[in-house]
Amino acid sequence: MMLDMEDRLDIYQKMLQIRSSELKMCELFKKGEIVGHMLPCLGQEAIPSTLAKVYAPDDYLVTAHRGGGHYMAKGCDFNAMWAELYGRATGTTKGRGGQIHLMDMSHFAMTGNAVVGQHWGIATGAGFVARKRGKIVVAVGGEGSTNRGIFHESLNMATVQKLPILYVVEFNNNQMGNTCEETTAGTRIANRAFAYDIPGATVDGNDPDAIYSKAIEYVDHIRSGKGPCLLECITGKWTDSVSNIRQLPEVLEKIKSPENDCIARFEVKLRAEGILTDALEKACKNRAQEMLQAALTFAQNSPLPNPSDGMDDVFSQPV
Ligand SMILES: Cc1ncc(C[n+]2csc(CCOP(=O)(O)OP(=O)(O)O)c2C)c(N)n1
Ligand SMILES: [Mg+2]
Repeated sequence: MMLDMEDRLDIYQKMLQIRSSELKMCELFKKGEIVGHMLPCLGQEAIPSTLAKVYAPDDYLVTAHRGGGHYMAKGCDFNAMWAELYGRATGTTKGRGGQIHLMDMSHFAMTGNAVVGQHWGIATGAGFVARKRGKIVVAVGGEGSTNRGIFHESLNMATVQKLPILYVVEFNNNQMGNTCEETTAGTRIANRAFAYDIPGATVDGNDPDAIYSKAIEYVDHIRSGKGPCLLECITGKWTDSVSNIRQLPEVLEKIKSPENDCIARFEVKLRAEGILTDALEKACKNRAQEMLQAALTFAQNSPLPNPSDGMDDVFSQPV
């Protein structure tokens, strides 16, 4: 199956939304206007934007710590995301979790987790609920997290139980400063699928067409009750976290080299297909900026949390 013109433009628009938002997050952190730990997905925008075309709005989406792009791509509340970055009471976790804990249960999105690897287990648990309710789970994490035991336990259990889960690995060959040569056995993460006799494949994670064609094939397999699949998407992250603000100028340099940039690559493709024109590109970029501006205004005008509410939502029975 192929992406049609409307889908391609939706993916493009989402990539622009994520790119502009993540760049603004870096810029505002550098200025000291927002604080906390933030993990941008700059350079990896094709993966969240394309996966949004293979799951349904009420399917579960579970990610690791680099989940901001997935939160946005699923159509979760963008204003609430920005309010969270500003630590405001209107934030998606009321200003308590910050960027690393973005989630929106009204959109079935558990798109934050600070404990590397743990989300694979949460996704597998969600798989039992999804199976009961006729939905699927899309679980996304970095290649480093696949070295945790819970990744293997999850694949084993999901396979035995035929859980409806698409496991997606964002392979950026970096785990907080290490490379796979230092940390990871085997040549490809997708090969780990063969240990469980489930389908596994590696695709170009900076190409929406490559991601989509394999992901949709796997989602058909999963929806037909045959159990999980493992999709490895090769990409590159431009910066590990906003904490290293010195990286920002280098990050911006990457945008200037189209071979590193999934958005520039997609623009070339869309132009060759006659889908993208100068006017349309401008309109899409303006739309992304307008959305961002509206979210910033909402966040900046939102109240800070009230310290007396600090114990709310901590225990199921209020104390
Ligand atoms: C259990 C645990 N160990 C270590 C860390 C510190 N840590 C945060 S991100 C990270 C690397 C993760 O690499 P990968 O899974 O490839 O994801 P990426 O950051 O590249 O998206 C590590 C080791 C952590 N948060 N949790
Ligand atoms: Mg990584």
